[in-house]
Amino acid sequence: MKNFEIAKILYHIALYLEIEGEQFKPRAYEKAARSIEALTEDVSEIYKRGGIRALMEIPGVGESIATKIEEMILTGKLKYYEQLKEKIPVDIENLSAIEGIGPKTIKTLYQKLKIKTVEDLEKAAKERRIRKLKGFGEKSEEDILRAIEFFKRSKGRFILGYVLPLLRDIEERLRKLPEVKKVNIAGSTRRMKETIGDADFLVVSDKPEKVMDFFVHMPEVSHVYGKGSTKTMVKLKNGLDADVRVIPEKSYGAALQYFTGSKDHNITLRRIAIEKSWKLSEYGVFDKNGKYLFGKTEEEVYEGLGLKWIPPELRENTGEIEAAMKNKLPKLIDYNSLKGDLQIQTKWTDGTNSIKEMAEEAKKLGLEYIAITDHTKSLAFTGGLDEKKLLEQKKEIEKVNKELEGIIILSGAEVNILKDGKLDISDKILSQLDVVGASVHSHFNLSKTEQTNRIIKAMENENVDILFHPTGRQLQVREPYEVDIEKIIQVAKDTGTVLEINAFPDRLDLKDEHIKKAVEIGAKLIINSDSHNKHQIHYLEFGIAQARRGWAEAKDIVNTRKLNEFLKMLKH
Ligand code: DGT
Ligand code: CA
Ligand code: CA
Ligand code: ZN
Repeated sequence: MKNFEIAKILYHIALYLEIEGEQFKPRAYEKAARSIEALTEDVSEIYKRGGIRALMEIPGVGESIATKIEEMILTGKLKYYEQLKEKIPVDIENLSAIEGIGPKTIKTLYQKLKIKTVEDLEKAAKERRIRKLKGFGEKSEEDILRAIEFFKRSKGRFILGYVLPLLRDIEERLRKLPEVKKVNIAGSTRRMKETIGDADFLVVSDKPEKVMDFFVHMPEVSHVYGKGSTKTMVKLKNGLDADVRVIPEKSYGAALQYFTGSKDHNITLRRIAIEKSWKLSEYGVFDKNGKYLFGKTEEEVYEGLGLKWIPPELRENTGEIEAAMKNKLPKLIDYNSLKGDLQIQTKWTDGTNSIKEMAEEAKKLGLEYIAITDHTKSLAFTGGLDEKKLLEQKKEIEKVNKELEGIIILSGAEVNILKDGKLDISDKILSQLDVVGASVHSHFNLSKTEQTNRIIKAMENENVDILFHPTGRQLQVREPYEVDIEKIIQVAKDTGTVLEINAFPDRLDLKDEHIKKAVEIGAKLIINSDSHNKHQIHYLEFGIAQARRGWAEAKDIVNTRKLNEFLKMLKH
């Protein structure tokens, strides 16, 4: 079993246990699932290496969960899970993905109305049967129908950060085949889009049959749509479609360019070829007599057309082609160029690892500093810290700093912005912390003006250094709250508040166009992982990708700087 399959079952168990009214167990399963999802090593490999003991080193995995993982690895199934499913036989995954439908509601809907699926739910809402339940009304039905619409729109796409490890694994296995000369993932994956519709592999090989045979027999394939000598299409067990194309070597650059897209980018590029009386296709660039000119590498294609090579993250036809013509492309922030991670949660609240464990892992990944930013008291369900606890934690951080070398831990907090824009921690305490991030975790439904003013008020607080996840969106979970983001970006610039690019795969908040706006007006940006366990720190990569898609350079991102320089860029 693959990591995503194991993680999925643990998530489902958490939901079932919550339905049953369990207090702490659901969080335990969820934490274990989150760790496993973030692992870059296969759980089955970990098990092979060190058995149950090794499994228990995964953050959040204790003996009971480790035993269950063992059963899944050895038998491909889990009895405990099968039993839970029998008791409440509903499509828990999709139902719980509908915003506003929690485990309690799922139970009520099943028991009172026999609702098992999203289709059942939609039908019941349309037939006005839900309003008859206690605690529900006409408005709940409207909300449910709206949430179902959002669900349907995002369904069928996959969050890049959660599927990329699997795709890279497949890429590596293809690369190891003796018959394969070159391999690349193209499409939206190469452009590092937030979500992808399907995965597109490109290969150069003299023995396409061998490559295709290998591809359709990979253990993650659940269905083969079609197998040919140049193109094969399959469905993977996680539901994602993947295709592989075998390309002649002399066309590889042109094919890579074509299948990387985006479609709009390609259309503009093709127009440029036509202006030169040439033809651009996935086979190469041809003159008006159909004679092949070039196409072996992507650089050849772009340069042959009179452009600088364009990084895939920019290929959305939003001005990159004009910029490449004038040699005015941004010098994008490099991957691996961050020196700090300034949003990290620990065991002190809803994180799974200790301060020390997070710091050690950050050091391993090459970071020079981190800030511990646990939640604060008004976010009660996370066990948010109050003033006293924050000061205690600051002492603990000082202690750990003395024990560790090669990494500096800053004290901080993720303070809650209250409904009126005030914070839930006093300024007296905040001024004693090294870094303060503020964020919205409640009252998502305020009017645009109220929401905007509330956030502006928080940004005007001289102790607030960073605005965390500025629009509150969660991919495939909820839309951003109504907020005048342009105004927020301007106020960030005016007040010197840094705007976060939250790297967590389902947040990626700010999004690309807003990053571009911030870069244009010179508002400061920061990329943070929002880690809740040590295996999530590498999610920073997706924040960097997001920054690149927003045309950001290293100078625009404050945590590309060394600690001293970084601290000087903060407000307080
Ligand atoms: P996705 O899969 O929805 O996340 O997005 P992409 O960009 O991976 O799109 P996909 O898989 O349909 O096709 C891969 C690339 O192939 C796409 O980015 C550009 C190119 N392509 C596909 N269809 C067309 C087309 O009709 N015209 C042009 N110019 N390019 C196309
Ligand atoms: Ca694709
Ligand atoms: Ca495709
Ligand atoms: Zn938060």
